[in-house]
Amino acid sequence: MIRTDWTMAEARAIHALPFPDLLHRAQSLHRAHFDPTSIETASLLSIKTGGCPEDCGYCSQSAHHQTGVTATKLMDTEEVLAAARRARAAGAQRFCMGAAWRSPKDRDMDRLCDMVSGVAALGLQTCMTLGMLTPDQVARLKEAGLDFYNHNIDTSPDYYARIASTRTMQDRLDTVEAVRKGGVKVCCGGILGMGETEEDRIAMLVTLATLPAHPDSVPVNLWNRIEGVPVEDHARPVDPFALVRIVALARILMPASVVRLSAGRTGMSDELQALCFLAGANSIFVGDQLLTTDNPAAWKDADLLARLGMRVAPVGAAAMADAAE
Ligand code: SAM
Ligand code: DTB
Ligand code: SF4
Repeated sequence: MIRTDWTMAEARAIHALPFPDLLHRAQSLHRAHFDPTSIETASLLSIKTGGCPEDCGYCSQSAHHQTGVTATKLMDTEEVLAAARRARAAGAQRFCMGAAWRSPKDRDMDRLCDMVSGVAALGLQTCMTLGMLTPDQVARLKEAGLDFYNHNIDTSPDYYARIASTRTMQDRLDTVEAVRKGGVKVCCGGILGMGETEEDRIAMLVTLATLPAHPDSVPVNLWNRIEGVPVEDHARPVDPFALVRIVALARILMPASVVRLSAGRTGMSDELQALCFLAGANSIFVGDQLLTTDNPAAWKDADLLARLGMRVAPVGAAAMADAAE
């Protein structure tokens, strides 16, 4: 059953289960909604890098921090389509285009729509992450063929103000709602390892699991260390089992959502990634680069999945979740 009325007390109790019980519960739900041997793949491209007016304390692309990232203009459509063709050839199912903006300017909308329709015409699923959107912008991107929009809440409602001051959690939730109402699938998750408490991590998932509808996909990022950003001062490494517990809790609270093991995989052992897949993670980013940081090499991921007897999901496998409801 899909529930949107989870309480913090319930989530805390699940999170605190003995590890074998937690994993059993997560794995049982995973199997009820998905093929547990299947992993979705998405490829990322930064279509506009750096110089961002927002002050997110974890991010290499904020103009407020000295991180050494060089700001670029919005890429040309043809360059983006060439990268999408390479991603398709490398086996990606979805192509996610990210821009370091607070929100897109209306003058950029034509080009963004051309990118979406061009990527869709290649037979790839389309995803964008461009900052806040108005309902009109959602409608235009949807018409161009946008399948998913990524917009993370990043952390708990309580901790959010420690992480960014130029926007609020409510701003984020408003865009997520506009995306959902506009009929574009929502990809919304957060980051672990920014100095938040266990309670913050649980509250982040409860916030997602009590939205009017669960996000279609939930990225769980480990903070990728960036020199020169404020989060560096209070970041703490995440205990590997704490990560697995959060993945399992995401699977249990939002059983039909795709859970993506996102940033931070370069620092994870194969064994930890395998445990995350057992706990219910069923999507990864593929390709050597995320936006400004590294991702495991394609051969490493192919080797990992082969050794686990797992495979890349056929496109549309997530539809199993809908069928199971
Ligand atoms: N500017 C848009 C926005 O913030 O919505 C889109 C791009 S932004 C880089 C997308 C997401 O990447 C952020 O919401 C955050 O969750 C994640 N992210 C950014 N920097 C990260 C880092 N160093 N480690 C892990 N995740 C990160
Ligand atoms: C998400 O949750 N993780 C991706 C995607 N959505 C856009 C981004 C990760 C960025 C990691 C830091 C970087 O490469 O700059
Ligand atoms: Fe800008 Fe997005 Fe980075 Fe925040 S997370 S500084 S909005 S690119």
